[in-house]
Amino acid sequence: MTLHALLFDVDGTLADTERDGHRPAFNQAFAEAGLDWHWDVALYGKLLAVTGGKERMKHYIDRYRPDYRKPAGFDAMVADLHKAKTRHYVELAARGGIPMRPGVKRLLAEARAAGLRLAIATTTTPENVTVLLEHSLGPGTQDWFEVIAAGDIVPAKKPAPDIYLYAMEKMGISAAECLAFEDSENGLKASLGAGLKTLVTVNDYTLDHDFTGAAVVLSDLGDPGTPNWCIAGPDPGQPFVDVAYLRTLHAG
Ligand code: XBP
Ligand code: MG
Repeated sequence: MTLHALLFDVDGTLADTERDGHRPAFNQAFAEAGLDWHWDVALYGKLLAVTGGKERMKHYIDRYRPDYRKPAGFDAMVADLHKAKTRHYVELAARGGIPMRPGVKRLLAEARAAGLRLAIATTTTPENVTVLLEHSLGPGTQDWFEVIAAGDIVPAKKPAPDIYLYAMEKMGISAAECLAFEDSENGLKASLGAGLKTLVTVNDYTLDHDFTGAAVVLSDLGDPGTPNWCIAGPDPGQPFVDVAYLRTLHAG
């Protein structure tokens, strides 16, 4: 089967959004609401076990704050906190404060030129994706992606495969024609569950995750002059990921 499309995760894959994007946005929302909740870098790493911001807040309370007495209307409170958090994240991203990871823009541009179809399959809120693309990838780059599948559009978030299945259904494409790009164990479970060959690029939060089943695990996509390195799987034997390599990986 020929490679026709690339499906990208966002958080941790296109950009390092978690530590210096989502985390401070959550903390700002908590402080603004007068809550004594605060997520430091280490705690946030543990909380990433649960995907989805609303789901993550509820998990924090259940797992780490047995002292906290949930008020009536706790779900609505979490939804309001999440709206405030999204506002803070969007402000940060709109200042261009969250750069793309190495090689991302180069590979996307090359893939487009090669006629590959592009889509996004992410757990995060849709506004977070569009603002990040517009301000960090470049004006108008949302249009590079045929489908932006995000957030609550499917009820079951990653590690469920649903968001990938949704994106492929919208595109009218089969898993065998696609490659997925992920950075985390939950993300990889989702892509593998959808039957997708998956290239993983790790980051500080996901270095020690279990990536069994990935086609290859790399440090990042690399760029001419800033080579990446191979962490697991067949060594690409080249300093950066390009479309020719993706075709080989997909065929292998
Ligand atoms: C991303 C997430 C998201 C973000 C926060 O996971 O887990 O929850 O941390 O986004 P993935 P929201 O990279 O696997 O898609 O607060 O908008 O939910
Ligand atoms: Mg991710």
